[in-house]
Amino acid sequence: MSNALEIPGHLTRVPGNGGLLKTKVETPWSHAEIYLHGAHVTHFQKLGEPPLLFMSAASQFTEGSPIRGGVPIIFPWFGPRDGFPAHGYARTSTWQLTETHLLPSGAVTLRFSLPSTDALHVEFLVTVAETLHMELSVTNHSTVATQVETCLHSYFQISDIAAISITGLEDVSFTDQVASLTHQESLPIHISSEVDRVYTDTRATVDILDPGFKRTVRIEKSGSDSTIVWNPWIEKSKRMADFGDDEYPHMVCVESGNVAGNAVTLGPGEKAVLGVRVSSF
Ligand code: TA6
Repeated sequence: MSNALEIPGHLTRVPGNGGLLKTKVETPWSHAEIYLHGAHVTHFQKLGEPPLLFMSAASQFTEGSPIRGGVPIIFPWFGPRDGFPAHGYARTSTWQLTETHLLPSGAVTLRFSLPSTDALHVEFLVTVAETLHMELSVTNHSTVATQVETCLHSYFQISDIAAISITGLEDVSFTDQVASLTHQESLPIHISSEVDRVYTDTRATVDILDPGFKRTVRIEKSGSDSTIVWNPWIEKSKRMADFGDDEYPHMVCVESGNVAGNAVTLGPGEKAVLGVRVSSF
């Protein structure tokens, strides 16, 4: 096993599920796991707390298939696309770990690069500390403008879907993907059925208030104009082979990106950076 880039006592590289190579990170505040497959953050947990990220017990860990949970990287398109994998190819590609650092603060940084066959250079920078900070950067090295969608499709572990509320998106217009209508609400989100909402033109910080775990999970973002909130509920859960029928009460996705009307146009040489910071208190 390659021990290049390892940091004794802080960062090790080991075979993970399905034999896929993963990086285990330990800091004074937290621990995390990231796979080369999709540069996928599959675990982030602060000492003394339940995990912050949800991971399905039924998830696949196989080449070519997305991991169900953690933080899938969605690029260069969001959602279905005829003849192509839903949510693009970044999350099912094998990325390269190019840099690791132990900062004086005790935080650990990891930089991943997406091997690309085109003029778009994609990197993913993860900083593990008391918070989890992720930055997805896309640089256009071609001579023509191009448009991409980006999203960090974060799955959060919660005590019970009936107990939580989600704030920060009040009065923001959203497309309801379930009911196929555009709407907005002035109250915090409470979930009691399938929810699949694409909020546009919002840079708001979102909080998941979880009285069952006695914590608030805060999702701050930069370089992102879209937020998606998703819970599959009962029937969709049953249709997903890589998701347990009884898992929907313990997860909610709050995804930060630039999708649909917020897609990013990159001129020649231009770079876009999508940043997300996950914290809890
Ligand atoms: O979370 C938004 C969404 O587009 C939902 O519609 C649902 O399909 C989810 O992504 C998961 O997509 P996946 O391709 O990972 O099954």
